[in-house]
Amino acid sequence: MSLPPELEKVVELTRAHNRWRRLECINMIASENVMSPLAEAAYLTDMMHRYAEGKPRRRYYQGNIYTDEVELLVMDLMSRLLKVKYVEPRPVSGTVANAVVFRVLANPGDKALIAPVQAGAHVSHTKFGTLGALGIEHIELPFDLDSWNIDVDKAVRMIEEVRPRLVTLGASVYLFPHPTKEIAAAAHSVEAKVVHDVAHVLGLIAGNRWPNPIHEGADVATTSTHKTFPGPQGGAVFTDDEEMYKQVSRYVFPWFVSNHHLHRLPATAVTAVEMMYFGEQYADQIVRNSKAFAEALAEEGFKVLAEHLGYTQSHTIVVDVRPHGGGAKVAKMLEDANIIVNKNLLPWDPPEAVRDPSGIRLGTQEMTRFGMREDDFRYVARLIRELAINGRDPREVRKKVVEFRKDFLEVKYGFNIPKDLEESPIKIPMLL
Ligand code: DSN
Repeated sequence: MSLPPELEKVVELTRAHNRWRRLECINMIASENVMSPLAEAAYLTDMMHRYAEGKPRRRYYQGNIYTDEVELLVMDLMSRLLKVKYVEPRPVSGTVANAVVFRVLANPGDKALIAPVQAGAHVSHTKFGTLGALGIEHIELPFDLDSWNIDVDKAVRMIEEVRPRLVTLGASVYLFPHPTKEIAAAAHSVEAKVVHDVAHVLGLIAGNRWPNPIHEGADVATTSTHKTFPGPQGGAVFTDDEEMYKQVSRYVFPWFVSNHHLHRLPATAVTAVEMMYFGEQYADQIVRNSKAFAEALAEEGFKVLAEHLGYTQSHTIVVDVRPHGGGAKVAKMLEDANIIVNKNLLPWDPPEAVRDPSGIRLGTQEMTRFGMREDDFRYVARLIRELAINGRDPREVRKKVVEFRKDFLEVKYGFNIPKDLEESPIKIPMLL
């Protein structure tokens, strides 16, 4: 039986997306990644249909004999991977993880100090997002463009003067580690808590290429599970502080999560194990690729930020593209050639410039997972130059991208589905 036309349309759109993004694009959105075949198979399970409010073995619903065990396994695996005592995996996103922690630590009307928006703070840290929705006042920490980081001396003075309830560190444009130790010492002297959002760099922390803020004095860390940590879309909170963990666990349900999207759990567990096996190798290659890519873009004629600091220590690179028409124009031009990036505010942009900011942000984590190495990123830098500097027709460059991508279709640093499981009668195929 053929499908009704409405369903044909749905299938056609889904297939078109899958083919385009999985087979024909070079994806450089810094907040995305892909799961391994085994993690994808573990994601597409019956658990996606089930409910499990509450904590494992103390649920409000029956039917969770196995999901309870998987959730406990995720908590154990992630604790071991991150070398922390407590992990709460139920927030369904990084933003929900931030919401529960902010609300546990502060009441409406309280003050929070945050990394500046134009220096890359996530929208949920700000008055425009979750923090604002909770009625918590946002005050920006001073930022020093020379060190591309929070100005420690001024920040310490500000913490002592403002005496906030919490200080957030971490960012969505996260090139260099924030000074957790110094900020934590100042915060603790006025009884404030430090929340470090590591969503972008979780995989680098797991691979020992980025400091774990909990080991540097942060009280609690929030994260998503799908950026440099290449798991399913989701969130988590982790800490060494038992009281903090109890508070977060007590309120994540029922305050911000009812059901916590159970199919994330086995896929997160698979990814945690993959990071135990391949995390160091993967994180190391991400950082090498970022540096090689940034250098190559600079050699091709682009103004890559933080040159004097070696451009980046993470998966992220930021380029000032004002000479080439601005962030909106360049991001669209690249999309027309199947190179996917996002336009991004730079530190000197006013917040209103969000629709046409000065920069673009590029992340190396996903294409590294598909096996790209330094020379491959140098080739991509040349393609970007052909487009944005030489004015080459994007349709011409797109042909080269599609051809080039054929060498990078297999996910590395992860596990495949064992042959005997491939025979499963309820395997759900990706529509391609
Ligand atoms: N908005 C995402 C990013 O791109 O960094 C994080 O949620």
